[in-house]
Order: sequence, then C-alpha cells, then structure tokens
Amino acid sequence: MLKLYALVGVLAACVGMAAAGGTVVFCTDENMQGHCVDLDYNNNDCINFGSGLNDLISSLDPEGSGHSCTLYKDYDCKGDTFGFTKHHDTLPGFNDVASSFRCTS
Ligand SMILES: [Ca+2]
Repeated sequence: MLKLYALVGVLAACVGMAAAGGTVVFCTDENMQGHCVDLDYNNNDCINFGSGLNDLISSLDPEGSGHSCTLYKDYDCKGDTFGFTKHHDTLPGFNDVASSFRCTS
C-alpha cells in the first residue's frame, strides 16, 4: 500500500509540472483599482485579454513570487512588450494598450 501512495505522489508531481503556471490579477485602473480580473496561466501559453481588459489595463499583481511575464500590445503575444515579475501599480509607457500576455513560473 505504501508503494501505491508513493506512485500516486510521483504521478501528481508530474501532472503538477506539466500544468505549471500561476495567477495574475489585472486591473483597469492604477493601484489595483477599477475592474480587476484574476487570470490563470499555464507556462508559456499566450493569453488574449477579453473585452473587459483589452486596451484598458493600468495595474497588475502576480500572485506569489517567481513569475516571469510579458505584456504584449497586440493579440497573440505580438507587438511591443512590457516585462514584469512583480506587482505594478502603474504601467509606464504601457498604460491602456496591452492585449495579451505570457508567463512562466
Ligand atoms: Ca486603464
């Protein structure tokens, strides 16, 4: 029985690695105000913002640490970029323009 538990543990660890990712909170106003949405990501997947966030994001907050992320000006992770790894109350030079993002953690 102990072996079975060990096997389940290994499988769970593998699944966890394959689906590794995290969560980033995006808000439409500075200082995490306005309309805020928690978006879950899988590592290296490009995520397009919906109409409630597209070209509106002014602040963001990755949950926890270890995130390495990029905002993109256009859909499908194209166009100008803004890199972030932590909380930003403002997005200098990138306010109200982001349309997609991609992260690893
Ligand atoms: Ca905004």
